[in-house]
Amino acid sequence: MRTQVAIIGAGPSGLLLGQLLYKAGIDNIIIEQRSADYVLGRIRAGVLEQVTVDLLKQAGADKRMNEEGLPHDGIELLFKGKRHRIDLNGLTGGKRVMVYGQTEVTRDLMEVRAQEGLTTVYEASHVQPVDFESDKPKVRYEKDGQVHEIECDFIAGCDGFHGICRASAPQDKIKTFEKVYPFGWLGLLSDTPPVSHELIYANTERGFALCSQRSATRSRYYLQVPLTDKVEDWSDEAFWEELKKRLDPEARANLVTGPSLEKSIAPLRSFVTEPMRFGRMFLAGDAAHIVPPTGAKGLNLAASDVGYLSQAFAQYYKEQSEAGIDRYSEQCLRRVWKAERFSWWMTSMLHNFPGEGEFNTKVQEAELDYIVHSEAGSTSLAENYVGLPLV
Ligand code: RFL
Ligand code: PHB
Repeated sequence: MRTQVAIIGAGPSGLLLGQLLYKAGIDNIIIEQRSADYVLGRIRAGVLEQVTVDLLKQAGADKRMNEEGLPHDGIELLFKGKRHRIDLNGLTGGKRVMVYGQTEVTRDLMEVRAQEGLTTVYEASHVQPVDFESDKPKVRYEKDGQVHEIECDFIAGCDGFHGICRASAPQDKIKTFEKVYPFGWLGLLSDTPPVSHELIYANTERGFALCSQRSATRSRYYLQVPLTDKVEDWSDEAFWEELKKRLDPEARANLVTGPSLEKSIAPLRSFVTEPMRFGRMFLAGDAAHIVPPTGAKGLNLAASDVGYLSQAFAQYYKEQSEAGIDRYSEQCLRRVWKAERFSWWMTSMLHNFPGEGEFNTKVQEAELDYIVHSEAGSTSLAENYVGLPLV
């Protein structure tokens, strides 16, 4: 088999890249180690920046998002028992975010890909990028007991944090930067109406909490938990009781509880790989970088990476120019580091850090007080939250 771009991984970055390339007339094949249902079973991000919304439109996968997604003009910060609204729209000259789940984005991209008859190999094992430092790269994999090889011009490593692409990069050419946080997020999805019409980010003495949503009838809530907690330790009742304790009286009174549809714990980590290109292999999305979810940036960074990458490949094929692919890594990393900074800052300001003591709590409260009462402070938060412009 031969294609122009072989994409490893059918998460949001691989699927979006495939569709953007197809729209630019560039042939591609996606190779994914899991089944389509498994990929759809992962409940993750929920907030899309305008840049991501625009790319989904360009990919032709925006119809259902336009009908069912929830545009949000603000968020609320809860600290010292009171909520304060950040007017995202007013502070950014009219920008907003779209609340639409990663599961739905993935489903929409899978559907358009199937409609166009494009090839995705699911349940491939032993996937391996080969010879990417030559001009004849290949992707090798096994399926149904047989070894297959795809010859290509380029490999896109869209295979997430635990993928094979970053692991296959020459170790003397790669540098990584990492920060691991001493807690995780326990998430719960339920068919209950959201507690409030906007997202609530809560700093409390019992730890961080987030009230998010997927629709008028489906909610997503998160609690900061110690890394030692196991999901089995948390009954639905225990989750709701703890969430109530982390809310203000009005939200507590409005909270509708119900059985969980999904419950999972995710550790929090900041991680960056430099560079994001190794010969003819390009890393994109979680394969190259991870942010803690507090800034809602992971999925959005994955989208902007593949936006840049699809432009770079289009320039290569249409104008026979390598300028775009040569610039890719540096262009992405400028945006990545700003999102890393914002996500680290939101995480630092909103969570309870074990062992940091009361001084830290007082500084967090002072910072939150400054942010909500200073136009400069709230504008800085708002412009980062809605997403910095592409450069
Ligand atoms: P993904 O989604 O991990 O997809 C990678 C795909 O590659 C496949 N794969 C391989 N395929 C072939 N061969 C191999 N050797 C392979 N190894 C892996 C995997 O099966 C998978 O299908 O990465 P992608 O596409 O870069 O997308 C990134 C986003 O998924 C990620 O940034 C966000 O979900 C991060 N994130 C969140 N981001 C937000 O913006 N807001 C959130 O609320 C939010 N919550 C989360 C999250 C990530 C979580 N993780 C990683 C556990 C909550 C969780 C629990
Ligand atoms: C979510 O809805 O899953 C979500 C929203 C905002 C975040 C993180 C997660 O910052």
